[in-house]
Amino acid sequence: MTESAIALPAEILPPGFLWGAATSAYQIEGSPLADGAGASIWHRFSHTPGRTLNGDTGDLACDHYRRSDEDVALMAALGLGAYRFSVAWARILPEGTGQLNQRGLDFYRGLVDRLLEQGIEPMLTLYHWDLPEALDARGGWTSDASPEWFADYARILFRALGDRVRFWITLNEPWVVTAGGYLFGDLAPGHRSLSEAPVVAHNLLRAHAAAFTTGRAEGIPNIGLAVNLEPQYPASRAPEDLAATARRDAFINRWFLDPLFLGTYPSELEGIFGAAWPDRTRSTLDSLCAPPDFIGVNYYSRSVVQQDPTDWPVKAGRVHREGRPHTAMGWEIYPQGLTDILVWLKERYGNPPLYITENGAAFEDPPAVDGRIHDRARVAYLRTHLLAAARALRRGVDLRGYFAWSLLDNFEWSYGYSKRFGLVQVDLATQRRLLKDSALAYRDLILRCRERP
Ligand code: IFM
Repeated sequence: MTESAIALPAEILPPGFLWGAATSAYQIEGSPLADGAGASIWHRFSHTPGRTLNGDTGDLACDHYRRSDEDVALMAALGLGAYRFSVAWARILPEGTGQLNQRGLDFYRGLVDRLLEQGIEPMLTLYHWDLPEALDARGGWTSDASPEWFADYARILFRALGDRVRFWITLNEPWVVTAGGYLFGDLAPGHRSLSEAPVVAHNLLRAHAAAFTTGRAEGIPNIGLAVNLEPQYPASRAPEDLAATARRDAFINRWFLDPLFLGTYPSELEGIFGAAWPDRTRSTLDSLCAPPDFIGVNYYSRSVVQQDPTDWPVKAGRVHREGRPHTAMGWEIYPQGLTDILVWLKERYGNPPLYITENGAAFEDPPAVDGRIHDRARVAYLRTHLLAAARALRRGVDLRGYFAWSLLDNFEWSYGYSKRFGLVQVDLATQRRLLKDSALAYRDLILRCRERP
């Protein structure tokens, strides 16, 4: 066992539990326009001055597009049982619809084949934020036609890879797509619009539903949705704080799940968006109501909420608790929140199958000493969050796997390369990969779990 092991008894997680790591296309691949690919909104956004820290782009990123064999070998060395990655839509369909780009498809076919050769289960995300630029020009996710575009794209991948990929995710974090891309404007395509956000959210739900139905028609059994969840705790028992907490919970946690599981939007959203909140008929909502086969939970932190009438648009403030540990993103480290949100999912939505599809932390890693990076903070983060996951399992949550975010240090969107989430360090100048202690510790834990009787 390594010096800073994730000292967990292997028995706390059940046999058959899926151990993985996650990435996304634009964050790691590089070569965004290679082999006939079209540009994505992230290509344009990152090339727009002032949009990303230091003007960083995904032009090279981790050069994974050209080094995927090396990276799969790295995953095998880590003993990963599964790998979650996303497909860049514009590599498959450069214009977003219409003409297929075979070379783009071949890249992912090759990746899936390499993974399977190594006994690594692929978990494929269809959309992790990189909408084809050509579709943005047609209105992007504000367009009524966007669900159909997405379902047509999904069908191509279901047909091409459905015999080999057992785990599919339609959308990654539709809340972030909506809020970051169309409400706050810090992510591509960079809009700030109170009226666009509810339209986009609705179209994303329709897109998920359309891809889900298409997948079923193609005989795909296991189609999930990955959501970012952040439990909300009131800063006090004052009625204003409790009300603000409920609003923020509706906004972040329930906006996309209530329609799928309960067939309604949370009532608080109308109060948040006011006149910008569109009326939806019962039958429109009924058409969305179909629980996915599993929910992917992306968990990083919690919020402690205090009423703040000046805050826009959710009229709720996040309290930064002095003295509590934070990651380099400024996110409080709060493992108990993972247990709480998993139990909440079980209780509110009838115990759906769950995978933790992202969990991890950015830290200022210490420099390498004798070829080792002692990222103790990340090892501790993993350990405490896995213990939190195990507590949820003991409370009857149907949790089936864990994917560390992220396999590699990569492009953290508008933060560029300044935030490092990887288990594996990537030297941006040389592209050399170096396993951090967290990677070694994760490997040891996976091996111990595999070896137990
Ligand atoms: O890097 C992102 C990822 O793309 C989506 N979930 C959160 C991660 C960390 O910010």
